[in-house]
Amino acid sequence: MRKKALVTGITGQDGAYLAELLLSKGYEVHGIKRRSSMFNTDRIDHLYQDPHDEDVRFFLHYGDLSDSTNLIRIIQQVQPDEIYNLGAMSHVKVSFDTPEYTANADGIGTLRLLEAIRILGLTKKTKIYQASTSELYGLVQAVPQSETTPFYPRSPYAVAKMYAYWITVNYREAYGIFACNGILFNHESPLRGETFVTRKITRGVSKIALGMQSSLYLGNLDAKRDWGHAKDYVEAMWLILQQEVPEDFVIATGVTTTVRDFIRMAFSEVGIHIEFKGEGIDEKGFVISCSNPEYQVEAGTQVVAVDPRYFRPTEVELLIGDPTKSNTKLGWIPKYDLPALVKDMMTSDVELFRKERTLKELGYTVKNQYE
Ligand code: NDP
Ligand code: GDR
Repeated sequence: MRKKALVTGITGQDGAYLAELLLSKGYEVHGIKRRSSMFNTDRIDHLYQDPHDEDVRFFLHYGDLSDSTNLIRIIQQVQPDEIYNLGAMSHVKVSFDTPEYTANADGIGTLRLLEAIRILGLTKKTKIYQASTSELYGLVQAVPQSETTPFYPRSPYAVAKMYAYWITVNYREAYGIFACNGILFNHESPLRGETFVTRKITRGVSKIALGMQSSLYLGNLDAKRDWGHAKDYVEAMWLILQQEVPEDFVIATGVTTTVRDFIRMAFSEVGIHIEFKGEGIDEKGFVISCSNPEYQVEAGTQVVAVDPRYFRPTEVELLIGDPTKSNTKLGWIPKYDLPALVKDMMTSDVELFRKERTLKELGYTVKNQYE
């Protein structure tokens, strides 16, 4: 019998990579997607299988983490061996604008899935992975952050995820459900949402190099993050559910870098070297040299500026994970380091904007950028 997995958030960055991974392992994969007024399946279109074909292994169901009856019906129908709860309003800054919705989807949404498992009598059959986050650590208590570091959430998103973390632990202890938290540090990829800082940078730098944008406006350049590649991190999710005993794991690289240095690395991928001058909201980035003849960016041009609109009411300044437990118990070792990640994202975005530039020249309207 092939294993069945149900993935919430399948249309997101991690959902797409995880679905690919599970299909490659022979799983039947069911995903929950939200109804949208436009197609929202770009990241998984290559996995689509015509339901009329034989031996279909990829299915999508309409649903939402705010709708219990919908979740119960889907779980009853699918009878999954594994559930990966990746669905969430995942943008920290946006959670300050939509705190109640974030609590409902990210916090209570997790409870709804756990309750569905219990109500349907699947506590011995269905394992569940909860997408927990390094945002739980928030205001620095100790570094590097491990499974035993105390939490201090700093946003409505992180507070909602804190509820989800503990309700997952509680259902494991109270009902014996194989329920685990993966406390994942930031992970990025060419599929990363356009408004997260790494993708905003790789898109902006690509457009500046190609002469399609003059400057990149960002918020806190001092923030430090432990960035890995999403492809590596979905492997860890799967490994967590293959253990003998359900446990929680930190997934991280153990290396931290400032937003400022990420910007420098992205520019140098296209042969542009920059320097920062000034402090705080007056800090700016200028081109020192451009060694790639394809890109006509002159020395002295200002290409980065700070815009306080991207500051958060409360910020998480420093994240650096301790992956010792996942390295040793799961045998999880990431294949990508930060330079390889930046290269992958830059290669993909330069290619994307080359195509977009051609379309623009042919008179097509390209998408607006809301960042
Ligand atoms: P994305 O924002 O790319 O994807 C989020 C997914 O959740 C999308 O498929 C989205 O659907 C779906 N979703 C949003 N709201 C609902 C809802 N109410 N009901 C059902 N589905 C919903 O996030 P990532 O792929 O980057 O992250 C996956 C998970 O991991 C998230 O829970 C995130 O909080 C968590 N996480 C992410 C980390 C990272 O660095 N990427 C680190 C640690 C944790 P739609 O496409 O329709 O918007
Ligand atoms: P984060 O990711 O908040 O860590 O949450 P994000 O990329 O949004 O921010 C990282 C850091 O960069 C700073 N920053 C900016 N951020 C954005 N988005 N836009 C900017 O212009 C900008 N300028 C500076 C931020 O202030 C912050 O310090 C991500 C999400 O994927 C969560 O769902 C996940 O749980 C955590 O990672 C781990």
